[in-house]
Amino acid sequence: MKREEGGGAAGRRDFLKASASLALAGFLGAPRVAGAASANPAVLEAAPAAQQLAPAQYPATAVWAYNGVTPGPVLRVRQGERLRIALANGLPGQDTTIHWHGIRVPNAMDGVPHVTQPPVRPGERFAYEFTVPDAGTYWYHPHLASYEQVARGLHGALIVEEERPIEVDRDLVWVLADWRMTRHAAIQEDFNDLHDLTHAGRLGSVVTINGRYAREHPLAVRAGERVRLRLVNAAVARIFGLRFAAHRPVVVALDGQPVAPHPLGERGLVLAPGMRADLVIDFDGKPGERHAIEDAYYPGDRAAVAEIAYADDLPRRAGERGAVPRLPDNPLAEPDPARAERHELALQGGAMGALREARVRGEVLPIQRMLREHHLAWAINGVAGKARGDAPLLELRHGRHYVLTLRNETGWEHPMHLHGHVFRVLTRNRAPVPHRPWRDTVLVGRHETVEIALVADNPGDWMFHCHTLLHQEGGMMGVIRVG
Ligand SMILES: [Cu+2]
Repeated sequence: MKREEGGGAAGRRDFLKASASLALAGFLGAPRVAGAASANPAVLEAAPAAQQLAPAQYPATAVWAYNGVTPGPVLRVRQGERLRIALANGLPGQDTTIHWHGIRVPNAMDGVPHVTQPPVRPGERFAYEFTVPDAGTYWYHPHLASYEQVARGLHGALIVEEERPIEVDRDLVWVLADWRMTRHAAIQEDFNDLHDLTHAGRLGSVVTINGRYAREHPLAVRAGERVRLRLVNAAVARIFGLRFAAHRPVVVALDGQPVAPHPLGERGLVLAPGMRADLVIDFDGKPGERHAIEDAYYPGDRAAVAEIAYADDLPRRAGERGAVPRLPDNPLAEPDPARAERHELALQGGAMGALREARVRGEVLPIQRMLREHHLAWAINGVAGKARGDAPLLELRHGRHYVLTLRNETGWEHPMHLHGHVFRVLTRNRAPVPHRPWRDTVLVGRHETVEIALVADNPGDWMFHCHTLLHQEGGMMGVIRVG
C-alpha cells in the first residue's frame, strides 16, 4: 500500500477504493466487560502475533501485541483501586516498558526507561502496581522506541470506572490506530524515516478501530439507544477529525477528565495522538439507516473510517432522552493562575523551521549535524532531548502553582503530553479556551501559543514530550522535575 510523499493521504484513499464493498454483518466495539479488576490479566506479554488488519482480500499482518491481540486487552479498574499487572517482554531483541498514559501514578511506576525504571530486557518481567486516583478513559503503551513499538501494535485501553457511572444503554471503547502497510499488508519497516521525522510524523495507509478494518465491521446500533463511546487515539502521528453524520454527540470527558457536557463543534472531534474523548451519543436515526463516520482532519483527505448501521428493530425507547449529565469531577488540585509562577517552553525545529542549532547531550550542534549524526530535528528551549542524561527542562517545587506557556515556533502541530499530572488549558493565542478543560495532552497548532496551568503535586522526574512519536524520538522531549 503506497503512500504519497508528504502525507499518506492519497495512499489511504487508493487503499479504500481498492477495498471491497462493505460487509453487512458484524459490529464494532467490544461490549462492556463486567466485574472490573478481577477480569484483568495478571500479565501483559508483549510478543509477535498476526492479525487481520487490512480488508478481507489482504493477508493477516505480522504485528507486536499484548497477549496476542492489538489493541491489547481492555483493562478495567474501579477508581481508587489498585492495578497490579506484570509486563513480560517476549519481543525479538528489543527492550520495552509500559507507560500508563494519563494516570497520575507514583513516579517509579511511570514506565520511562532510564528515568523511572531500567528497561525490561527480552525474557524479563517488571511488576507494575499503583492506585488509580482518577476515573476515566486512559491507555497504555511502551515508552521505549515507542515510534516503532506503538506503530507495530503495542497499545491498549485502560478504563477507570466511576463509582456511579452515567446511565447509558452501552459503554463502548474505540481504540483508533493507523498502520503504514506494504501492498501485501505487511507493516512497512521504515520507522525512523527522515522525511517523517522532520515533517508530520509517520502517517499510515490503513486506519483500524479496535484492531479491525472498521469499514468491514460497522457499529450496529438500535434506534433510540444512548451510547457512551470512549475514543483513544493510539496512532503514532495521525490526527483525527471525526464527524458523526447527522448525530449530535455530547462531549463529557477529554483525556479521561470530566468536562461540562457540550455538543461537538464545527470541526467534529479533533483527536491528536495520545488524546481520548468520551462522547455520549443518542442514536436517533431510523431503523435500517446507515451513516458513515468520516475523518476530515487533513485538507484533501476525507475518508470514512467507520460506519453506523441501525438495526431493523423498532426504536428501543420512544421520545426524547433527558439532558446528558455531568460526570463527577476527579480529585484534582485546582491551579490558581493569579499566584502561579510562569515559565515558557518553546517548541522548535522541523522542516522549514528556524532552528539553526540545539544542545545535544550538553554539546551545541548545528542542525545538519543533529540530523546526520543523531537523527534529531526538534528541540524544546534549545535542547534536543534524549530520554537519559539531560538536565531537566524545568524544576518545579512540590505543591506550587504554575502557568506554562507553550510557544510553537515550528510550522508543524504538536500534541504535547505531560506525565504524572493533568493541567488546565487556559488560552490559545491569548484567547480563553471554552471550559478550560483538564488534559494530559494538548495540541499546539503551527506558530500557536497555548497556556496551561497546573499544581505540581506529584514528585518525580516527569517526561514532557510531543506525542507525534517520531517528533519525540527526534528531540521534542524533556524532563520536568517536581521536587
Ligand atoms: Cu510534534
